[in-house]
Amino acid sequence: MEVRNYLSTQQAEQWTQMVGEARNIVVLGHAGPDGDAMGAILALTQYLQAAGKKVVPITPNACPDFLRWMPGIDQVVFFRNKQSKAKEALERCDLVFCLDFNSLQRLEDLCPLVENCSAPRIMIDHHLDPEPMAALMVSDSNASATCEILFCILHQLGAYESMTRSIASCLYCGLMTDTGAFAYNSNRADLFHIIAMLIAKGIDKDQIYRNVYYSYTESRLRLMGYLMNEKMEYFPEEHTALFALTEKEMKRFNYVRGDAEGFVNLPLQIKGTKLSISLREDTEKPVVRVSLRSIGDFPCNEMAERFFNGGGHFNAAGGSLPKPIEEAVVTARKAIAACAEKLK
Ligand SMILES: [Mn+2]
Repeated sequence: MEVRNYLSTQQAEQWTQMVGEARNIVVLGHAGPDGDAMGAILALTQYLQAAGKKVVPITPNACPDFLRWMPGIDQVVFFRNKQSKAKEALERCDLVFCLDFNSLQRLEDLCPLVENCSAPRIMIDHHLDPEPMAALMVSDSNASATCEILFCILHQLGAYESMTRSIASCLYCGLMTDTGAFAYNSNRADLFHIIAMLIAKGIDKDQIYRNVYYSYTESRLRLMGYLMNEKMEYFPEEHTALFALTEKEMKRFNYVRGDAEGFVNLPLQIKGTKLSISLREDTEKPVVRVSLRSIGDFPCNEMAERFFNGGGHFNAAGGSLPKPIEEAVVTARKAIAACAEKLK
């Protein structure tokens, strides 16, 4: 089985030239960085550093605690905590990588700084409908993760032989987390060929699984139980679940960033469920964060665009509502009613 060549001959030349000429490189991921964004950022950072580049990896805000084990994580500049450091790096850099996002808006507070940065950009991503935001764009919405595309690019550039265990671990983490530990969006033999090649680099996939998924605090598990038992509304006709998490409840359960990660998937375990919607008060801004997950033929991205100022993938999307959470719940109920035909 062959590893796919993502870059055309012309793109490969463009990559070589752009990276070759660059000395100071910024590597960016989206706000609320997940395992795939962090995996891609850290893998590419280490690859470029080994090639002698000065690299500053930046994300708009911090990653969840369950990703803190990732090799190289201490180098990442979280813009919200270290604004001047991020600003400085963007002013000095001569190349910017945009990883795992399809629009500069996904950088949130960091967006204006990046828009004003004159350095050329290279984008690698797997979200639908990418904006034309980079001189070189490698976008494939059929890929399971940005880390998959990045693996193929590094392989194409001849960097597999010398790939370190640490880079392989970062890439594996991205593949694992973006597919729910290979539970969805991962039914392809070539993906498992890549996984085999990563395991051949000496990664400990079982340890990576435990690092990410067996890392709950007691409070997080109790919050999960509370949400499912006391907060979840279930609409049997529409095969849909909805729950909302308030800041007050987060305080009660000693919430730390990332604690609600993945909760939206839980109701999908109810037999026959087609859609799950989670609402969560943002702890930093006066908005409600919306996550949508579906199984089968319900388009989450369409619902996110139409009702929640967002977008995303077919079976996984998100958005936000600038209103109190009680009103956001009303909006979500309306969205469910409006899509009732498709959900029945
Ligand atoms: Mn991703």
